[in-house]
Amino acid sequence: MVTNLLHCGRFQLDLTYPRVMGIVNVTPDSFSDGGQYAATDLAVAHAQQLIAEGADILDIGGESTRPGAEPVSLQEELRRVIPVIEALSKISTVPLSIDTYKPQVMQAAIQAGVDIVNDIRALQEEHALEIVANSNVGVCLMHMQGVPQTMQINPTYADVLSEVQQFLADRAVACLAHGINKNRIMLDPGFGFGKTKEHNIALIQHLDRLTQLGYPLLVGLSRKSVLGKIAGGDELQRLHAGLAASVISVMKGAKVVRVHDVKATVDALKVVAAVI
Ligand code: 7PM
Repeated sequence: MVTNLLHCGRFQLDLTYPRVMGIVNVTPDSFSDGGQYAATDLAVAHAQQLIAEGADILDIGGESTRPGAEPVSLQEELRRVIPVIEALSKISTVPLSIDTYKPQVMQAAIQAGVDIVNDIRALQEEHALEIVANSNVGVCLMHMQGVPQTMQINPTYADVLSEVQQFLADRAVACLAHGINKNRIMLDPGFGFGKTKEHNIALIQHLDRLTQLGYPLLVGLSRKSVLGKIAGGDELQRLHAGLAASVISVMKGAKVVRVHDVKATVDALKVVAAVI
């Protein structure tokens, strides 16, 4: 039966209305020498603030997925994110998501109480499918061309929409074949991940086509460089462009938007939900 419920860990998320996923980055504190405890406390406090602002999901990341960034080691990623998940799983009123492509991080995060695996590599790493299948967490499968270190050098597609659609359809089938129920899966075109400005714009324009795959769509455009290329401004000056992108995405069928600026996005999407 087709419903609007996403089954994810301890939660069943109603996707009748658009939902806001708030981004919680866990990064080492470079300003003080507070070490891991300070970084954990900062991330937990930020997460609580995002819940107060109306976040429906919290996406916790140790920054291993940043385009162009140097990879973070497994040990370092675990050290950053697991204490935050352990702390939040005791107090969070909303589902927790882990932003990782590393199967060992997925496994530890599931044990620590996470509800969703958000994977920019769409569970293509060895054992990732099995780990998710052997749990009850939800999963977000994202499209990426290439690898984060080099993907923005010369992204090339014959037909970006068809290629993204085919990839996501194939990854959803791989999940189903491993016993991951349909109602646990979300799909994401992966804005900025091996895509030029024109590719990103084509994907927003035709996002409604991706909804035809029959899975809820998650969109992440918050503060991304395509917004700067369209409207100008550096990362922290892209709020208004990002709100426009979230509104357009939801109008074209997205069910979840992944954003840094939760309060502003919640307000904007209330207006959309009132008329949708
Ligand atoms: C620099 C550029 C730093 C971009 C970080 C990023 C997505 C994601 C990320 C997305 C899903 C960011 C990105 N983007 N997961 N993780 N979808 N599902 O904005 O678009 O945080 S990293």
